[in-house]
Amino acid sequence: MNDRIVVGAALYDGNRLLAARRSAPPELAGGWELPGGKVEPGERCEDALVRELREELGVEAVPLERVPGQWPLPKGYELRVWKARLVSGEPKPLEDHDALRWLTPDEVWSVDWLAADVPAVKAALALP
Ligand code: DCM
Repeated sequence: MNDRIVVGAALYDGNRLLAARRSAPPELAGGWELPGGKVEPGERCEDALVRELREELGVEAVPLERVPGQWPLPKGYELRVWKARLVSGEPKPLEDHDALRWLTPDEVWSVDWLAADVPAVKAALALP
């Protein structure tokens, strides 16, 4: 069962990592996250990731390896992260975001990541 799982993408362009700034809901607005969202009932996590990146950013991406770990979110949800590769399209903040940034390694900690995303980004950066 993929009940209460949120998937996020560590989407890279070379060594730059994509961060998305949430515009909703009010308590999360302004916080930066790895783009993604809730897995639907019966949906595979990797399929949810592809769907969410299509809906939120207008891009086609392929999930690569899972980033080890899972991180608690409000309301009993859990965040799981995959590295992902951009296949086509230029990411745009189409839904739920009002800004995107491609962060170089020295810029990664210059944005205000949501709480769960801090350890998730650390784990993603620790992968080869
Ligand atoms: N969320 C998060 N970090 C992410 C993706 C999502 O903390 N990288 C949280 C924000 C919401 C919940 O997961 O509380 C569901 O996300 P969404 O509204 O995008 O489906």
